[in-house]
Amino acid sequence: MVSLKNKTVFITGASSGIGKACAEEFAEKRANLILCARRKNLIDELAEKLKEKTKVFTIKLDVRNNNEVQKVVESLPEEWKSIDILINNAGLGRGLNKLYEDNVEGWEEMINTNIKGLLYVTRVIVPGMVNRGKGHVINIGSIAGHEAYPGGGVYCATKHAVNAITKSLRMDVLDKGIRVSTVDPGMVETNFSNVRFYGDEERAKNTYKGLTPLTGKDIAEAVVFCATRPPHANINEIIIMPSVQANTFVTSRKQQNL
Ligand code: NDP
Ligand code: 8X3
Repeated sequence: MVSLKNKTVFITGASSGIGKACAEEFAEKRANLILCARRKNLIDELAEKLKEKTKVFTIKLDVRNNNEVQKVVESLPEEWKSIDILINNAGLGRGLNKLYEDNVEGWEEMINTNIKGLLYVTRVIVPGMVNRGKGHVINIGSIAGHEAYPGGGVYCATKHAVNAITKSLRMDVLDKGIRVSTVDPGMVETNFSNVRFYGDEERAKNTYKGLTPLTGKDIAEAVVFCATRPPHANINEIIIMPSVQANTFVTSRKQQNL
């Protein structure tokens, strides 16, 4: 296992769920953290907690805004400029409606965040990795990048796009000392369903009813696994689901003590 001590890790969407759990797991490994999200108060609170373990720098960032992305990355203080690991995690789903009845604003949000935001951040951070001849990009995809389900047309399309971008980028940087991985979860209980259902907490809770979902920590541990392989080994893809989920359709809702 390769040490993460003093490596610089840039995490998007670190204010909640999987991104927050990644911050916590990488802090345990003494990596230095750049945490980004729109809700700066939440990442500042997290930073306060993690500062006992490691150095943390927080940035208010909306990944949908390319100018903002460029500005914040280019104006990083000198000691934070050499990013070793980029975790492209910021993302969301909106609704589960039939495509022909769905609202276009939700599509724009998903496409602008999950695809364009990931691209903007990648475009501005990877050149530094190329110049230094080392780096690791770890994308948070989804099983929705491998399957499609009713009412998920646009969300699934964005995660299929992440899958394609991951594969293509891996080829683009193959001779540059840079690794590219994707961690693709099934059901993880985070704020994701709350956001997807526009704050309908009952509906969000029902998503996980009768089963034990994954936690943000489960995903963060998989991300750390990718990041700690020796330099000659790359984890291309990890697909991880609750033990009672077979795919986006088939789950066993009988509670089990696993
Ligand atoms: P959460 O809602 O808990 O977290 C989403 C994070 O993304 C928040 O920190 C949020 O921060 C950030 N974010 C959203 N939009 C933007 C934006 N425009 N700019 C910057 N940050 C943004 O959900 P999860 O932790 O579950 O989601 C994280 C990733 O995991 C997403 O890409 C999601 O698609 C993926 N995923 C989730 C699964 C699940 O079942 N939960 C399964 C498979 C994949 P803020 O609002 O403060 O900006
Ligand atoms: C989130 C998991 O199955 O709702 O990416 O698409 S799913």
